[in-house]
Amino acid sequence: MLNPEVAPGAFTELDRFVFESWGYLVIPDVLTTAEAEECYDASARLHAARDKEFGQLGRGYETEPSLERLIDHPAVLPKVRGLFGDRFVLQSSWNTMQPAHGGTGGWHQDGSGAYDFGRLGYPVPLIQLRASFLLTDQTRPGTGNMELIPGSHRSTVPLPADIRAARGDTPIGHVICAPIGSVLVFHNGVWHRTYRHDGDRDRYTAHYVYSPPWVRPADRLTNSADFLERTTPMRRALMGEFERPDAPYGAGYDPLPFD
Ligand SMILES: O=C(O)CCC(=O)C(=O)O
Repeated sequence: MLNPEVAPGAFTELDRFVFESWGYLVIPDVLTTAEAEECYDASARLHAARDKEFGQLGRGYETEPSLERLIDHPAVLPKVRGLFGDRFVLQSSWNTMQPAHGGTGGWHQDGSGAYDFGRLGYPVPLIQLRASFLLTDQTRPGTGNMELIPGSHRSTVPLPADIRAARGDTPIGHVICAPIGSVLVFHNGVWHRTYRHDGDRDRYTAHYVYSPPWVRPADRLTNSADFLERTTPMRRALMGEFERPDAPYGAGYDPLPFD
């Protein structure tokens, strides 16, 4: 099936057009199979104490180096920079487990239940840009794929309630089929859901959500002091620990340390 596929790294004008039109990008070959497997094992450790049911855990980057490395992956970060400019933060990171033989999830847009992003204006502004690292092979439908409705971030009306309630197949749903190590980058406004997983092995996906610097983090109330102490300057800045000489959010604070 047609994917809005782009090359890793630099954010090109064509990437921008694809993102504006579809609301998402697929970047193949970001992680090698060995790197993705390392992240898979790290994910399994994170979820080991939970019951075997669908769930997502934040802050995995604090304890698992392979997941920390994904925060500013060079194949992905230029896309985030291309869309947000030089000042943004890691608003959250969610490591999602879909158990073997897990069913399809519910359709939704990303955002805040406390204050719907749709109230901010039309089209729904880009507030949360999500990069989802696929840690299992999803080249076929029914492998715990992500399913998205292309262009739906521009819709003036919500997805009909009966379609959302039924959870069945939808003719305009695009089940993303991509190999292990691919990354899906998508706009918070795109309607999406977790597609069914028929396989015997639990599925993990590592999601990294980037936002303008004034958005409150969602996976943490405060940053871990230990993590800040030992991580890199770029990752520290992405955690929101940047210089803000003219607080609260004037233009005078430093951009992210890209160079
Ligand atoms: O299945 C997943 O990994 C993603 C779930 C999802 O759609 C979300 O967290 O917004």
